[in-house]
Amino acid sequence: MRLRQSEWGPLDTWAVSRIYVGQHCPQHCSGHGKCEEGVCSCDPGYTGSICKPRRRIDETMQADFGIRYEPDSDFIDIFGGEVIGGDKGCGTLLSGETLYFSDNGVREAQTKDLNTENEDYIEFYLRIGGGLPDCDGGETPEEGVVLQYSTDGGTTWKLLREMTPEKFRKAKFVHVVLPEDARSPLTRFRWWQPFHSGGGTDQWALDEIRVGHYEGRRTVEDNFNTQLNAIDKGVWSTITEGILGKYCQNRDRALILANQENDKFVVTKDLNLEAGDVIQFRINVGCSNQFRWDHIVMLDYSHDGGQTWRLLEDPCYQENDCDGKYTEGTMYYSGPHGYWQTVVIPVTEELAMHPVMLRWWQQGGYPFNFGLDDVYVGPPCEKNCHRNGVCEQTDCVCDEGFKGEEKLN
Ligand SMILES: [Ca+2]
Ligand SMILES: [Ca+2]
Ligand SMILES: [Ca+2]
Repeated sequence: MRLRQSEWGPLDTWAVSRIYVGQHCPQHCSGHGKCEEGVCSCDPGYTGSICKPRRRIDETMQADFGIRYEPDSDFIDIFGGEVIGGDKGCGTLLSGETLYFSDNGVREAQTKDLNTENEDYIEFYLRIGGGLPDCDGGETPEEGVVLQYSTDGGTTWKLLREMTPEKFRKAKFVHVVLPEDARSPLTRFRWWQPFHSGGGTDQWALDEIRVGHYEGRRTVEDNFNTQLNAIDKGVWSTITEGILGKYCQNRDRALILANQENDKFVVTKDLNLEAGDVIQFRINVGCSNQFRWDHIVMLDYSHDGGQTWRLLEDPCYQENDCDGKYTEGTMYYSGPHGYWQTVVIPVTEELAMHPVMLRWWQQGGYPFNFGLDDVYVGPPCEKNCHRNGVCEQTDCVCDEGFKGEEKLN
């Protein structure tokens, strides 16, 4: 047996520990024990024939790297990277803090073991390089990032996704459905850059990492009145730095997206809708009666877990072209939507055919802002509350001056 490094530089060092040659142990003792003549001798905290952890292990993870987030809770190792604010490194990736890699040497982030037996996907945002002058590296495919998984405590790794630099110059969302083999009682993931040209070059950054399962929700409902962290409610998949408060004389608190350099997103989790359901919400773009074509909020949908998005309803201005159904589509401008308005959109058969995610989107920049309130997606209220109220748990909550008659039951 020989261990050999074929190319080396004066700064290279390496070491080998815990070499074992002999009868192999089941699942390599999950990487948490020593193999002695085919039998695992487990590390402290691990037990059984394959060294399972004694404590209960998490099934999902969600890492936004924000100020309340502790990397230790999800990662066992982060090499060559650190959590930084959006204004540092190579700029904001999605919103707020990111996990940013730029050091010399190994660059890798490795999660704890997760019980992924009932989980469906891993997803995250990644950028390699970026737009800034010092952030244009990643010249070759090898300077990309690979996502791998291990079901034996990091002894062997299998490829889940290879991400080459030229496709990730701008932050991109990656959604990977876990193969059967990756759904195990002890699965860990790592992002790893095989090659780079040294410290401060070929940088990359990660954000909004999530391991989870499809929920197939039938309804989404949020009036944004109480909970401060909207994401904790489990309704939303992503909200970029939204805050709850009064916006433009709203009657109570709303979700406000303002003062963000980055694009603003409000994204639902995956939904299993039925034709005839409704998508209903109240929106106010810019709190201004002045029409501004560039102050626009679009409502999009995705049928592929958030990888690609399309406008929920395309605009149609020529009556003959759209069966007489003149529509502005799901695009909301300041001016016509610069005061609070209720929008009700029926769910079409085409939309309900696959699990769907919805997102409200507005470009970044400080002049742009909008408010969202009383989101309800689900079975319709009777006569859609005659548009004089909002649906809550399939009951109408009427606008002032319309009390009573439209209420169900
Ligand atoms: Ca973040
Ligand atoms: Ca390079
Ligand atoms: Ca509200």
